[in-house]
Amino acid sequence: MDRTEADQHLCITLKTAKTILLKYLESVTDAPTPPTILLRKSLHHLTVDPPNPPQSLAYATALIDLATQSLHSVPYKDVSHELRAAFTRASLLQCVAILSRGEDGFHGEEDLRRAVKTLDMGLLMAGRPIWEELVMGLVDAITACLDNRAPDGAITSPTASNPITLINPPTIAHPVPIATTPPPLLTFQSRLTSPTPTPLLIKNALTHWPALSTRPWSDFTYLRRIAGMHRTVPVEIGSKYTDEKWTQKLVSFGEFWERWIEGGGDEGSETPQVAYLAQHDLFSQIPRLRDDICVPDYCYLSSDSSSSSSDSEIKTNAWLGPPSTISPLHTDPHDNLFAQIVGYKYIRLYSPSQTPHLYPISDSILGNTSEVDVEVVNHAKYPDFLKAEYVECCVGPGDLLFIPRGWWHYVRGLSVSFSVSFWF
Ligand SMILES: O=C(O)CCC(=O)C(=O)O
Repeated sequence: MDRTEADQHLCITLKTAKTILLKYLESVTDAPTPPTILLRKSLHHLTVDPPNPPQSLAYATALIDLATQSLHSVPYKDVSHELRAAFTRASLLQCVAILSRGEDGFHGEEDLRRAVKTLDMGLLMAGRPIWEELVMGLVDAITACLDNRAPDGAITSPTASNPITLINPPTIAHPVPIATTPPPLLTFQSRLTSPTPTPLLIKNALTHWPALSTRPWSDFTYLRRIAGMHRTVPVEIGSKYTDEKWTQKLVSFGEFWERWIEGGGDEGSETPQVAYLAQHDLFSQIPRLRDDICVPDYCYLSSDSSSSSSDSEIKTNAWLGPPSTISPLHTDPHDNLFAQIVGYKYIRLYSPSQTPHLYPISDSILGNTSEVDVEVVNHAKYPDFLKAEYVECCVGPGDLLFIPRGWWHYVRGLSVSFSVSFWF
């Protein structure tokens, strides 16, 4: 799409967004509330003759602030559908207001970046949105304009030659049992329903996924294009979440890629950093990535043989990082099918029966995490840790590792790596 075509397409999409917001307002028959008053005022300033985009943006920003306050006033798991929907409407409105400042349908690069960030904040705060098609259509339309302003989506570094270099792969002394081909569903069901389910490394389980065949994510040029360099993503900074200096940050996917995946986290500096796009539902935010993966059939089985998991109960998370990311030894309350798409990771697993030797942190928030640094154990401080029995493996492209719920797991990146976990 050339520049004019991209801008024209964006103008049409913005018009559709305005119409949908207006229709929504018409459908509201309840007594006016602060959010609907702000929405009405913001839209009014966009639709009067002459329009007043700065005033519209001021009301839209006030609406975002209000929606943010409401979202933060309850624990995330208790946020209602209506509150999420209100946040999506607010971010959509803010995006429309930002882009209404463009003259003659031409949008400045700064405004385009701000607008896509606004939509991403909506997606990050509210999750999979109402009006998904419209929101994603708008993201695509803005991204197309940005790509036209800065050819190749602002990719400034040379095309990656897929540096899948293994860093310090450990020797495997206690291997996880391996299935060289995916077991039949019934066989897997027996493992799941056993009183003491055990891990299984399934080789060649993902070869049919587009991400490993027709649209390989190991082709970083493709991955960067599909993910979109201008998208905002949450990353963890610091070698592991138990470190004091560990923090979280929102950055553009482009910055994450260039600085931490390709750039080695400011390698030249005195304190090179590790950044990890970890445990993030990237697939709700960027559905085009979801089209390249498949939910493993095993996820629809359940450890309770009389029921099965539905799509909404399966939580999909992306884990994308440079070599040396570390997820400290911890447990999760879900069964997990851990799919390795790009690169390699070392994974160590301890059964729940080993908990007495694992020194869980005595803190209600991190109580599912061990105090012990698995590969550099302070034996004087944690003498019992040596007694704990474990299994271990290195996962590589196409591997699917079953981690039963409650099993402790420690994960270290051995190269640039992209994994997807399915909690079910
Ligand atoms: O890949 C990682 O770093 C951690 C994965 C993990 O903890 C999980 O899938 O539950």
